[in-house]
Amino acid sequence: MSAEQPSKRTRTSPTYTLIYHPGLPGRGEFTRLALEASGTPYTDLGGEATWGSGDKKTKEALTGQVYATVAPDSLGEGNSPPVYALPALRVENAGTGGGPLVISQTGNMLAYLGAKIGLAGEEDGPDKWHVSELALTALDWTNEAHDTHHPVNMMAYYEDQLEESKKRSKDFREARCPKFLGYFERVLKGNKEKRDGEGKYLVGGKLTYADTTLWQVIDGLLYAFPKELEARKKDYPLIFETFYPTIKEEKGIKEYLASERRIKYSNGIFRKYPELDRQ
Ligand SMILES: N[C@@H](CCC(=O)N[C@@H](CS)C(=O)NCC(=O)O)C(=O)O
Repeated sequence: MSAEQPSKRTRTSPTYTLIYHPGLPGRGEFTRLALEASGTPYTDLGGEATWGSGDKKTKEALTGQVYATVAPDSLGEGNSPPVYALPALRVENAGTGGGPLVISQTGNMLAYLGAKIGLAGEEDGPDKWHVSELALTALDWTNEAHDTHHPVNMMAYYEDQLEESKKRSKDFREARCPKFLGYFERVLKGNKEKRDGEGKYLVGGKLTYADTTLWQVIDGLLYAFPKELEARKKDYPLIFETFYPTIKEEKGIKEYLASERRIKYSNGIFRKYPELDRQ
């Protein structure tokens, strides 16, 4: 639900439902930011189980709905296949045969929503492919950020893979981050020099879901690797002096970030482990 209309949350029946783990921004945040930036009403199951006003029982029921989506015996809702991993997006009455459409994979969800909510660049033009590729590239970076604290075993404790995490983080900080940062700095520069991006936007002259996605990755890294990013900021002035602060102030985003709906970073993709940061 867009920040301007919180009182309407219960009176409207949003078409879109975001399904993601309660208590974490995680990979659900990329879809949240796109929906919030476009002022699109939506139901946030994991969000309402986190910050919602419902009592314990209501929150447990919401959490139950989230995990029913990825239940190991699920064959999927309506004619949609089962979901492998969260996040997922449910769109009422949009599936084959008229039932719900339930889609997963963050990049896929963003591509589906992008055109419908006006965040995929110029309508029906080639920009939408660049928006998609840039968002997917930022999501690749997210996967690498996740692997800094779980380089060996996704389901094992961080403490049990600490030494490998340190090695992985060193490479992530020293090689991978500069490569991704340098790439996105060039994208911003090219879009500034050749089009009307002004250093604020990755594709063309208006906000797209590539911007919101990259913004979230940078914000997550500022949280997880504050020393590393602080040391590197000066080398990427468009990213840190123009893009990041501009997107933060965009209509919809600014209100959302100040709201209770913005879930705090914790044990998700972006984690604060000072021993993995620059020493
Ligand atoms: N490529 C997928 C990755 C999804 C994913 O890894 N989700 C995590 C939470 S952020 C999860 O629940 N993973 C469980 C698993 O992979 O078994 C996407 O971008 O949506």
